Amino acid sequence: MDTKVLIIGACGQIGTELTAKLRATYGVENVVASDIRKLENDVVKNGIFEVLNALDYNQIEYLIEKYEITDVYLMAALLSATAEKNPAFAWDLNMNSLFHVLNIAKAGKIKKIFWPSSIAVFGPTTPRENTPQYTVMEPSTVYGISKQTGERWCEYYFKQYGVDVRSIRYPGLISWSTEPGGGTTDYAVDIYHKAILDGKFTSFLSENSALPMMYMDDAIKATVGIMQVPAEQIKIRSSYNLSAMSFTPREIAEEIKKHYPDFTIGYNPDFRQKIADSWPASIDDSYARADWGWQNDFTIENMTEDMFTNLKTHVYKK
Ligand code: VAH
Repeated sequence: MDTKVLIIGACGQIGTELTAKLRATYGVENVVASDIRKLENDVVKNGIFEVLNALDYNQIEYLIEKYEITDVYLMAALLSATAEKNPAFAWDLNMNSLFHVLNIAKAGKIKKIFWPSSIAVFGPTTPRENTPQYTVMEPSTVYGISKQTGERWCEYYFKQYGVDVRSIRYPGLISWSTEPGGGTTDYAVDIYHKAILDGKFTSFLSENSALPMMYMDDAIKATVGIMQVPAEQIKIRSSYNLSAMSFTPREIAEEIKKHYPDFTIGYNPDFRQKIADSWPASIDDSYARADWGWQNDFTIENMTEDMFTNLKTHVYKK
């Protein structure tokens, strides 16, 4: 049976680039992008698009039957900083959207699910350096609690009902094609825009706040990759640690200065500092590399080059 994909939350930071990659991989006619509202962007213009509320079970089921969907990528969620401002809705959206898709799969109506977790599942009692796949996990954010709970349910639905759900604990993700979306790591996206626009940036995290990070191209490669390997290679059904690099606001500023020598950075930590302090500084992703061949292509150097090339070409047309 041909792979037919439904992406829920296709207009988000990951969804936008994931949709383009899935259309290129499986054919535009085999990919249905969906989001809560119809925006004027490439996701809507370049293929099949449906307005879909991730909390509407009947609507999800209807689209799956209408397009004979085999694989669902559930990307809709409230991220860490936004979730702290609206805990009840964050829990509702992050959890019930997952239950809807898991239950549709349990009913045999789809073959595979991708569901994103995050390094936010780790908390202040987790070893911060080279955080292992299996360790203490006491998340202290609404977002992290929802992701840890979601991981438990993914593993339960696999073990109890054979649902083929696959998951990755994304680090902070950096991309040029979408505006930052309420994440604690999003300073690392905004800094590139400000380097071009203003030549200076004020970080809402302190200069030595090291966090695990990844370029979006690598995140998309991992997302499509984990869904393409045979099921028997997926030995972890909660979620896989994934990593590419780790850096501090000061270190990314130093890298930017190689391109903009006069660039300056200031530090004004806000409520997001407490969130960042509860997360790992770096991640051990050896299980993903061993089980399904993960390896990153981007480091802070070539990511920074690629960010400026794309921002100047496609966004600021400089
Ligand atoms: C956030 N970008 O900051 C997300 C991510 C590890 C962080 O999950 O909330």
